[in-house]
Amino acid sequence: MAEEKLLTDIQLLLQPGTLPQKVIEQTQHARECGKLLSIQTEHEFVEQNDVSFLVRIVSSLNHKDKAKRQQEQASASSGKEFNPFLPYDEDLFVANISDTHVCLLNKFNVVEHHILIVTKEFEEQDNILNMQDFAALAVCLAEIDGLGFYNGGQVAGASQRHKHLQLVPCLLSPEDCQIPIEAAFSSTLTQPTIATAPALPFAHAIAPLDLDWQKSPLEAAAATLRCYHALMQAVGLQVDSNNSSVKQPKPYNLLITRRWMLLVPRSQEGYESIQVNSLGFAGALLVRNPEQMQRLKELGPINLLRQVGMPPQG
Ligand code: B4P
Repeated sequence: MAEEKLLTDIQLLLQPGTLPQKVIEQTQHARECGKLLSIQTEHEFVEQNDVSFLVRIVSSLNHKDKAKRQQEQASASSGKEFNPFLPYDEDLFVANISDTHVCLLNKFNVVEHHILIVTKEFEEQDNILNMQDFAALAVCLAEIDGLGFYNGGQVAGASQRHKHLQLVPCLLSPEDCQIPIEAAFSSTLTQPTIATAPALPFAHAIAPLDLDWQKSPLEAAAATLRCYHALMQAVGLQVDSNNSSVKQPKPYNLLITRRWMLLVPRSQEGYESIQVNSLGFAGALLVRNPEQMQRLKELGPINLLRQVGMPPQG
């Protein structure tokens, strides 16, 4: 059984206050050398239960589809599964965050400055999160206000097996950093307890966070790890908090901002061909074509989330 690394053993390597500029500079570099293959989208808002979902529709996924085909060919000829994070592309490298995690640019970003927080050594994406993961995430959230998230397993939207958390600075525009789903539970955030929101008809648990991220990312890491275990327990996903290498009991999405954490267990990857990852549960969906957009409007975004989530507890 792997021992949970003590907080004091974690070595943070990022010089505080430098991450935003590094992300901007590396984005420019990666774009200039053709390594950043951003996906172009248009968007609309679709409302249900007083949540205004930002729905992006892909204008072209060509780069990603082409890259995926190349990866499949490379895997077939080498007989080894392609791992984009080991080794990672140096042109997408942003910073060493800690002794265990690096920050990379998302090669196929939709949202500008979307970063990945990736383990240096291979670890499975469906292992539970540990102190080192939360320490790296806390360092990044202290530097960049936004939404951190984790697609816990393939059913929860993960397409890569190598463990990676993600962070998007804003879901809408830099002028408006509201996370759409927050409208469904903002009133619960005034209470220091785990809550559920009646407007969200699927199993979930929400906890407010009141932490000094900049002053002590490591304390924030310890508090968010505790909160993660409490939320897992609240939705019936019991994990052994002393064993950092255990598999997660079930797929789930984890969303974390400086002010709250939301955990949602998953039943399926998508519904009627519309795929959902953690960003969907933030109230930001991605559809691939006008037919999916039309179907989403008929169905209602919350009903889509209900289909890919689990029935509410109790
Ligand atoms: P995963 O956890 O495995 O899966 P994901 O975020 O759902 O993205 P996926 O890869 O399944 O792409 P999808 O078609 O759904 O994350 C892996 C991450 O690694 C992704 O961000 C991926 O782009 C990135 N990656 C893959 N190869 C890489 C490489 N060689 N170097 C660096 N990074 C690499 O979605 C396509 C894109 O849209 C993704 O960027 C995704 O993040 C984004 N997206 C999906 N839903 C969105 C939404 N609702 N709003 C905004 N963006 C969205």
